[in-house]
Amino acid sequence: MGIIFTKLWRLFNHQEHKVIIVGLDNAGKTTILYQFSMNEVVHTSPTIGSNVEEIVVNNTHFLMWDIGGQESLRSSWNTYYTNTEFVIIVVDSTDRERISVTKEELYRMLAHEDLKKAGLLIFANKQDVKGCMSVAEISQSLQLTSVKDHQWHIQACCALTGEGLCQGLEWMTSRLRVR
Ligand SMILES: Nc1nc2c(ncn2[C@@H]2O[C@H](COP(=O)(O)OP(=O)(O)O)[C@@H](O)[C@H]2O)c(=O)[nH]1
Ligand SMILES: [Mg+2]
Repeated sequence: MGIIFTKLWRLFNHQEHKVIIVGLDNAGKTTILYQFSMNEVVHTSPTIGSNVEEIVVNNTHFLMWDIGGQESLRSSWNTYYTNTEFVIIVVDSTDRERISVTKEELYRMLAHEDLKKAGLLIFANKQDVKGCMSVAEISQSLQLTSVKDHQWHIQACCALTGEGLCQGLEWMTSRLRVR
């Protein structure tokens, strides 16, 4: 009862912020979510449906939805959009072949009515792999400078070690403060 009350209280006071984690399959979404929630590497299997975790950063509560990224599941991403304050897009920095697919999905999302006010955090993941795309390369491939109607930030990271993940979360909390 106490827990339910606390949850409702936060929801009504807008103290809980909805975040969705999207990106192609194998990008590292589930690894990132579990790094956030328990700071340990888990062995993931492809996500069917979704995982959800509550993450607390400096007293700010984020309800994070990790949504499966296989092609067959992407058409259902929009069912998660309502009330979303932040979209985290995870990019596999080693996957040059599919960066154009990520770009298509990105612009499809940004055009969606329910995400008009959502902030956009891009994680350039797997930076530990030699020869991977840099943040600059990914920004250019995704043409991020043309995104004018959403707040966005791109962050290099390695989900396996957790490097860069905190900086991404800090950007999100900093956006909440300026609102
Ligand atoms: N080298 C490396 N591998 C990673 C990194 N993040 C995730 N992986 C691996 O990439 C694979 C897919 O990760 P997963 O989180 O299941 O991707 P999802 O399909 O987006 O949820 C797994 O084998 C992970 O261990 C990273 O930063 N570096
Ligand atoms: Mg997954």
